[in-house]
Amino acid sequence: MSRLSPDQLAFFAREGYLVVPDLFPPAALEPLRAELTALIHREALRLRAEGRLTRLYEEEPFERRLTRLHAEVGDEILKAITGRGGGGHSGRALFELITHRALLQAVESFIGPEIVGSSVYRIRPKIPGQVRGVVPWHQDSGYFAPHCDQSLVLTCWVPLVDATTQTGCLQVLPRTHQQGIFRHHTNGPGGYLFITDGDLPPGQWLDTPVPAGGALFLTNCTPHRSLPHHTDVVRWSLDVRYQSAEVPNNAGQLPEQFDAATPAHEQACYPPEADFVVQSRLHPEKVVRRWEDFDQLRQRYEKLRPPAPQRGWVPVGQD
Ligand SMILES: O=C(O)CCC(=O)C(=O)O
Repeated sequence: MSRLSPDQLAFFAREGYLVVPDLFPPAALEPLRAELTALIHREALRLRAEGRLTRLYEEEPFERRLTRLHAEVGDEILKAITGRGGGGHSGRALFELITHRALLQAVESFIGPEIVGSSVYRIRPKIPGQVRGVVPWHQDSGYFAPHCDQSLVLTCWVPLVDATTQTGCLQVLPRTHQQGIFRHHTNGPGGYLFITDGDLPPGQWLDTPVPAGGALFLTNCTPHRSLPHHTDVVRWSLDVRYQSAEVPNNAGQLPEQFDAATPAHEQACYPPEADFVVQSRLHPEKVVRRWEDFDQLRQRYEKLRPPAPQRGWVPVGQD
């Protein structure tokens, strides 16, 4: 598959989401699955050497091994993947998937050919019973700076295993993405921002199952959430975001160069992490082509994070 069809784009514009079940060629996810397997194995070896884990669970498949490990050692097994804010891992296979031709061709259909990889991307191994695996209703713009509310920061949600209703696919609230940013509160379940039921616009939410190899596209203003799941499958997914190079970003800037005195509308939509150019016909010299450069940049921001945007959200009952 190359570009998306006019019908798909019209659906996205109207509904605020789009499921594309066959975005990637079948082998495209394998390198990242293998990279994550190796990372988990390394962490399991470390924890066993420290006497905190009885077994490595090597016989378990990608879909289940982390469930077993997590049952013994909890979130400790996830640290190498999630880092401090969610962007701890910046491996080669991750970079190759973020810059995969099939994905960028689809992204270009939404935002044009000058593409910046937005700093906010996450690998989410959603484990049954894991507190942070449950993400309450929010719009991604609830986290971003307000001057980006009118711009499209496209979320591409890419499951690494089949994501079904039973294994905790996302739920979306269609046709509500053109009503601005709803009030969010802090201290939601799992520590996330959230929109209370009373602040949600009327509408009928729906499940968005996506098979491995497919993707779910969302706008930054589409309310969505992720419910608990009770199977023993780890619903591995990657959510990665892209924006047009015209939308404010920090591509080419190091975290030490962040200047709080820069007018707000010139700052990146999400300054704590690194934006980077992934495709450009106007400035091909700016494209980050080597995984090593991506990795270095990512890790630099992981150590020194500029401050997150403040939108004035407060806990329930304090406004
Ligand atoms: O993957 C999930 O369970 C939640 C993802 C999400 O809320 C997001 O990408 O904004």
